[in-house]
Amino acid sequence: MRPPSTRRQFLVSTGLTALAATAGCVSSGSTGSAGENGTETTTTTPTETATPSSTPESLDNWLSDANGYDGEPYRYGPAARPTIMVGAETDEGLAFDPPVFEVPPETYVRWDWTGHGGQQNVVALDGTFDSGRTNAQPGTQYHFVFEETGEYRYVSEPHRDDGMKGAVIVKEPPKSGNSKVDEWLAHASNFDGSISDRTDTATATVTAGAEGNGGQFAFDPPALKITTGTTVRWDWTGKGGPHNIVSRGDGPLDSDLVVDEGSAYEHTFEKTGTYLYSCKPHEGLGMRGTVVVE
Ligand SMILES: [Cu+2]
Repeated sequence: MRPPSTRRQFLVSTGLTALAATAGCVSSGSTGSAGENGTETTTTTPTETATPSSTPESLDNWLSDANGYDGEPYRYGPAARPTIMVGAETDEGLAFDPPVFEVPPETYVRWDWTGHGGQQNVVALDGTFDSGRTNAQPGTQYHFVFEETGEYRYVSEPHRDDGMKGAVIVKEPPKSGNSKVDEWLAHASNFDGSISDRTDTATATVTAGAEGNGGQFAFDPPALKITTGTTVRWDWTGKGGPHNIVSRGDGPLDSDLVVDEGSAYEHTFEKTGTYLYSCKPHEGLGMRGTVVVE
């Protein structure tokens, strides 16, 4: 009976090696490239070569099948200690919740096992962090402190092919140059460091219930600059539930909690300064805004 091909190749190879050992100069043409020192098995055994890493895939592309991800990373501010659920149940399947988020460097991130979906772990593709063996126990926790900026892709190994994947984006919070604005808005996902200049208008408008912070939980623009005597009007989109406009501390803004599209609230700013406000129900999500009056 004919032996399996690998066995046969092994025998051929051994023969060649033995020959090489005696003759000292045998071409290994028939068996592929033999190692310089002719180890028997490695040259001819058809082992799988390590998969070469192909062209780096963009983060967005890699996340396109991440369960529970709507394409907009959640943003945590500098003082946050995010907790990520491991095994959240979404329409698409098991997920990390939130699956993708931004944090500043030095952030302590914790993953909490829900117990849903069986065995789970938290493993960075580049090896930066690894919770170790899979575990199905609710209450299991793992944490990692992110020191370096970068994009860290991770999976739960038993479910990586089913879309249970996520990413931690570590980057410095946006900077506008106004430290009060930057500090207050570090947590607002739609703040990119720019302050909209409305110093040339008598009325500036802000959308309440704009896209951001993981839903319709943003003010747009989150930061604006006006001159004294300018009226700012907030227009409700009617999305994201009830919103209000309330100053931080004892500032002048204090609207009703309103849900209807088309609602508006106005305030005319007479004094210079940097005014911070939020929607109280969604402040923790990052629904925050600022008005700089010059
Ligand atoms: Cu709100």
